[in-house]
Amino acid sequence: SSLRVVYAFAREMHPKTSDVFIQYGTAGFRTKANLLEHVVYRMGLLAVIRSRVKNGRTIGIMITASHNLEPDNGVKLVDPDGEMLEQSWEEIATRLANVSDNDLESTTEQVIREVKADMSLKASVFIGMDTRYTSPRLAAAASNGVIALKGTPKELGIVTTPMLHFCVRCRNDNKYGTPTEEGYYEKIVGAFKNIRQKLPVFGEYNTTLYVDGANGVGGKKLNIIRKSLDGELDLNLYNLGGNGGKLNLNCGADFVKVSQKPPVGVEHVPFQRVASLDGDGDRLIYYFLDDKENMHLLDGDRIATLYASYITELLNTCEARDLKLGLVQTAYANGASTKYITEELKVPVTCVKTGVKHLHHAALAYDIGVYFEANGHGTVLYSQNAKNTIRKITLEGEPEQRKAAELLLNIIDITNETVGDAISDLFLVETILCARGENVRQWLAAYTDLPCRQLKVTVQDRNAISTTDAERQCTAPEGLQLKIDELVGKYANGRAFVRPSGTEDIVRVYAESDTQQEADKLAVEVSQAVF
Ligand code: NG1
Ligand code: ZN
Repeated sequence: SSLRVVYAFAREMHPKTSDVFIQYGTAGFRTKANLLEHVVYRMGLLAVIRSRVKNGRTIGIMITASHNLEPDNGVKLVDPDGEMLEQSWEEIATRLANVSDNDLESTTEQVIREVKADMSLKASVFIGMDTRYTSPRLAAAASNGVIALKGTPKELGIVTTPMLHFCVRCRNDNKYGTPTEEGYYEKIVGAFKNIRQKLPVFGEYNTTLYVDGANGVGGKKLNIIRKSLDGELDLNLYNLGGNGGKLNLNCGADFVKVSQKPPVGVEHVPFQRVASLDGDGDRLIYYFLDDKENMHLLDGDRIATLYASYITELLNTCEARDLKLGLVQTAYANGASTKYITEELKVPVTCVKTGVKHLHHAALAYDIGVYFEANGHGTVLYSQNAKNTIRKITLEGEPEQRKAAELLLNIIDITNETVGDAISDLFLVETILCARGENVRQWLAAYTDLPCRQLKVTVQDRNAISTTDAERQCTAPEGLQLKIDELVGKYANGRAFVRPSGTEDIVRVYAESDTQQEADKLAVEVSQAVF
């Protein structure tokens, strides 16, 4: 049959060259780029099957390893509404990625039967990639996989991960926007420009923003956007990939957050607001240096609280008080942020397991759900009920209420609801700071972070550690939690937890305490208990 020819083709063009088991984790498959070609080809096959199960709706494939260094790469699938691949399919993806070339044919056919895909339907797959030099070859392998099962691939070229999610969503729901890079700019940047006309610059806010592009795709896209901003925001862009700058190396959101150091390649100007993106443009962190060169970090928790407080303010002004707003965090959220949100903002908080899909899911339980990982990945989800209510107020409300509701509509349009998006988040943060006339010090003053430390520990088998209670407690190995409790008990405002990473072969340790020294010490002690 013609499928036979397809599988023979696969064996020759994209053969499986490694026997290392690979797993679809929290961010899809991620490993050394040279181990991925057959995996990506097979994800092309799977995307076609998925599209057919979804009645021919478009599925996305993103080639990226986010904040990892250049030699790595990765692949993940995006579902029709722009969300992460349904969890039950992760096992199928893992199975397909690991079978031998000889068994590929029978396994694919087994999968087709299992998920009851109607292979006579059309299938459509959007493929995006980041700036890694290994990405074009992998994107081509994905395309070949799609073509092999008679689907239609469309390569979007180099785009941020959130742009791919956005385009997939728009392709399946044309009310959300136009499924192209231009359509993305039109909606998100358009809404930002729109709102800026309603919110003149005042107070301590300053339109100059420095950006660390992590030498990745996000900075490049901001460089395109920059030219269309008519003074609403003056972007000074650094780490755009030129001058030998290496992707994510000593720069980017993950480096800044974890090392608590400023990135290389960015000019130091005291009290200048700097936004740091990660390599594929789905994470955002802010920081500034003071006049003593001390760094102050404004992380995902900080962005989440900024959003939650401003949106609450607007909801109060337009008297849409029955819309329930909530915030979703993980165990990595700074304890001070959680305290501030619940006690001062009086906003309910849900804590979930690490991984965007868990946060996204929990955020859907609110009319307006703000979710953020401390590392700067997050967004806001608005229910249809919230959108309808707000739209109604713009038509029927009192003048003040209408004004607030119109701002909210613009804010919804700036938001990429499909996934955390550094560019969209940057424009939202800038909107709120501008609306409040605040500088970066005033933003920081909302609450004081507890000093914290994150460490990586290499162990024999990271899966020997099991956790419960949104990863805040260990259930295995026996005795470890008792030991952690004992260590934490010695510290003022101490908190610590450990969990196996879903993206690296390590165990992560997190600790918080009253001083940086104590947090560091607690993290080391807990690491020793794990080892
Ligand atoms: P792991 O390696 O499972 O900790 C990391 C991040 C997640 C998420 C994923 C996907 C931390 C502590 N963990 O997961 O939040 O972003 O990568 O990229 O930041
Ligand atoms: Zn990323």
